[in-house]
Order: sequence, then C-alpha cells, then structure tokens
Amino acid sequence: MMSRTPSWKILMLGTIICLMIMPGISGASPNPGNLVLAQDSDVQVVFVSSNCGYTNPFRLDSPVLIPMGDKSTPAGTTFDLGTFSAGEELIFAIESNDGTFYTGPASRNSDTYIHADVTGSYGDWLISWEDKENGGDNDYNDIVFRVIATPVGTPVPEFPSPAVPMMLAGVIGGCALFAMRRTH
Ligand SMILES: [Ca+2]
Ligand SMILES: [Ca+2]
Repeated sequence: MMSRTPSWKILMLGTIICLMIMPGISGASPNPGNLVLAQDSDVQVVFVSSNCGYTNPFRLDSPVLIPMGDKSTPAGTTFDLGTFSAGEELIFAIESNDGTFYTGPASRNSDTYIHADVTGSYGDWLISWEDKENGGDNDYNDIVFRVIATPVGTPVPEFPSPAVPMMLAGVIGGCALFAMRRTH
C-alpha cells in the first residue's frame, strides 16, 4: 500500500522535467534542413502560426522571389509557388527587424546563426523561424509554415468522362422508349 502512493508524484515530476527540458532541446539544436528537390515538383506553402513582436514578412527568396505573408497571415492560408526543377534548392527568408534571415546553414545569415529550424520529412517540411539576432529567446515559433512539394505528374483522382454518363443516359432513355411503345 505504502509503495503505491508516490507513483503519481514520480509521474508529475517526470512530466515537469520533460516540459522543462523539451524547449531547451529544440532551441539548442535547430536543424538547417535540406530543401533540395529530388524531382520536378509543384510547391505550396501553408501558413501555420506566428508568435512574435516583429511583423516578419516572409518569402521564397530563391530560385525566384515570391513575397507571401507576415505574422498577421491567417492560419491555413495557402500560397501556390509554382513548379520547380529537380536539383533546385528552395531558399526561404524572413525580413525581421533584426535583419533578413534565410533557411539553410548559419553562414547565410549575417549573425552566422541558424534561424530556420526544419522538421518533418522530404516533401512536407515544417519551417519554424527564430526572428531575433543571435537566436534571441530561441523559441523558434516566431513564424511557422509548411512547405509541400508534390512531384509533377503525380496522378490526380480520376472521374468518369462526361461521355460515359451521356451514353448511359442514352441507353436508359432508349430502353424507356422501347418499354413505353410495348405497353401501347
Ligand atoms: Ca523568438
Ligand atoms: Ca516567439
């Protein structure tokens, strides 16, 4: 009986420790990711969230410049960026009050700090930005969006062509006419 009492305390303590450690882990080791397309792909960006003081306009910076939104963009807003070729790297940027920061290695940024933490898997990346110089509060939630790359030529769901229902209607109509003639 006595040994069962502390178990909930251990569970609570474990939960508290996890909550304390987790932000530290994510902040300490941002993943610069690798947004290089393996195939010709249609690319979309879906805005997820913002948690920041700066406005932070964000954009595709390379291979072409495509401005998208900022911290006030409604969650779920989708940007169709078009089609990109195999081998091209998608480089995104945010224009923070502290400077312009890019996806990819730390060396791209003026403060030589990784500002975009890339998670998810190939073709459905989650980009979580830190907008402060030298990492600031390291919360990596200032601007968050998904980048979805769909290989060109991926089959789309097929629907019957209009010719099939029209043929069916013709056959049914013909049968009905035949049946009416038989009854008269
Ligand atoms: Ca931050
Ligand atoms: Ca934040």
